[in-house]
Amino acid sequence: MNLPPRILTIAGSAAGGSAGIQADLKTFQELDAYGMSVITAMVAKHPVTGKNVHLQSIETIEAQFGTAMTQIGVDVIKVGMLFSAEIIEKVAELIRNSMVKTIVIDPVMIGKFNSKLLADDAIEVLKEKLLPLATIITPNMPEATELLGGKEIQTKEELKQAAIEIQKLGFKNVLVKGGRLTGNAVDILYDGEAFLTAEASRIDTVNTSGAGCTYSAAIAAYLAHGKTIAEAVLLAKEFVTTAIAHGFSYNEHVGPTYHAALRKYGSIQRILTNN
Ligand code: PXL
Repeated sequence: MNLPPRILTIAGSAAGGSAGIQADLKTFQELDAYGMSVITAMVAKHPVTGKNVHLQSIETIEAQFGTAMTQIGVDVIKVGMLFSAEIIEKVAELIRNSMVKTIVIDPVMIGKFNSKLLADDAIEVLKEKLLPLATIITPNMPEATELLGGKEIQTKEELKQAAIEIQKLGFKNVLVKGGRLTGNAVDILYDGEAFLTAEASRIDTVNTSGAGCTYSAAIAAYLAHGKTIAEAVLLAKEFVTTAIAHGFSYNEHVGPTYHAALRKYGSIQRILTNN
């Protein structure tokens, strides 16, 4: 029997099920990868105190990582929300010592409704210690702005420029996601030499919760199946665009994407690219 590739996600648990660990594991399952998890924090808003991020201890994080590594083994690591400088340092150390070569890092900083998913003092550690380990990083526009020390992005040209400048900070492949621009949903991949654009028609919906997590999880899964980085980005764009098109309106504010949509309904649309 052909065993599925093994992916470990190191991220926060999103109690609502749309993002974080939950989105990652659903996506891995859809794409026939064996999913494992290291939960760094629970994201769940307490009704009285309002506390939203409940960190796990360094010991708990190390234990989960060690279990996945020794019990199953890991082909690809995907990293999402880490929150604190201390957790970032530990995760960087664990990855460095692991020998795993394919690392997809979503530099999660700010969630929907501006919920804070990365501490202010953690950005420099993230840039210096963790992101250089990545095969690919996948910042959205606010995250790209943060990585560039506050540089605003308002046009497709500026998005391309941001990809160049972020890549020059010392990262291998940078996918800057232009979901917050108007017009088509355009993302730009840059590896220091060539650009790839991944473009889809905009879908008018509020059901995009966890789309970023789902996109990077799908990239990890396609890489785990042996696709090239460019192929993985285009296939993952198709996966997430289809998941957004079939998202759920459980309430009127914001809903989850539907991770099974591609399998169930087929691709919503062709993804356009410059290649
Ligand atoms: O979508 C960003 C994100 C990532 N990880 C976790 C989250 C969220 C958004 O809420 O909860 C755990």
